[in-house]
Amino acid sequence: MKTDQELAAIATSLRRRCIEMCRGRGRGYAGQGLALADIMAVLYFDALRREGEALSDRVVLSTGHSAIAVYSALGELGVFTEEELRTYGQDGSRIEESPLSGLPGFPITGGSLGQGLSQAVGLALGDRMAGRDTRTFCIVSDGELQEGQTWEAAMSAAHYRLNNLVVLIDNNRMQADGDPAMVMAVEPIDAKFAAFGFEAERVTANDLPAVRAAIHRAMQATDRPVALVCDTVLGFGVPSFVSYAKVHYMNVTDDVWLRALEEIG
Ligand SMILES: Cc1ncc(C[n+]2csc(CCOP(=O)(O)OP(=O)(O)O)c2C)c(N)n1
Ligand SMILES: [Mg+2]
Repeated sequence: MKTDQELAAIATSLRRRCIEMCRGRGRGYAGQGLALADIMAVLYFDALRREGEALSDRVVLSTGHSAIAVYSALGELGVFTEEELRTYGQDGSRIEESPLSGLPGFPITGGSLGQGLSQAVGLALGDRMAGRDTRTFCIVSDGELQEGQTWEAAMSAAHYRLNNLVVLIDNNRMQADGDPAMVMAVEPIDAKFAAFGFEAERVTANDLPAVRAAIHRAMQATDRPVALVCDTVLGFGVPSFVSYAKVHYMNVTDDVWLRALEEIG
């Protein structure tokens, strides 16, 4: 088992990979990759169980445009080479900004937001019916909570008491151009999921030991699904990105990416 320090070192490596991926084409969803790096380090290098080389638990990424976070973790695991990761978002690359199902590590196609939790519920229900001991971790964004389908999925997950499902809400308080609080308020997210029948908890999600503890508590659920409201900071780890207004999608010159690598250290 890895120490918190070892996992934090992996999170730093994932952040560097996100920047290197964006450098290829000069643009990409770096802010989301940086924000999710601590969660990815805990999921892929601590929480997900494996059978030999293959993972026996799955990650369902509903927020397709945040695929960069998953690519960085799969790169660290050796599923994608560094060379291939550098083709992120480029014509002809498998590593698209929003992923297609069938790509290693991606059970669903992402990009059209608001649909992934339904698919995660179906997969988790299927696992139970087939007697498979598989856990599903589904990542959804705060913006996706404005879509009705997300709540239909939450209702069914609670109805079926899917204790093999953990929903991680990337609560970065951003939906492309602004704060959901100003566009269409989604809070209080934990209370809403609890009212639907989830065990719900709020987590400071760029605090790696806190994320690790919360995910391990979630894995102990016995009679209901778990929602972890992950309060993330877009661009975390690169201070100049955190304060950058257009951090939702970054299209900047190479010197800015190089400075980001310096800031990560
Ligand atoms: C159904 C759907 N509507 C609109 C979009 C366009 N879109 C892409 S990213 C994004 C931002 C949504 O906010 P959130 O999912 O919280 O992403 P964040 O800005 O936090 O990365 C939008 C609206 C989309 N991909 N899918
Ligand atoms: Mg958001």
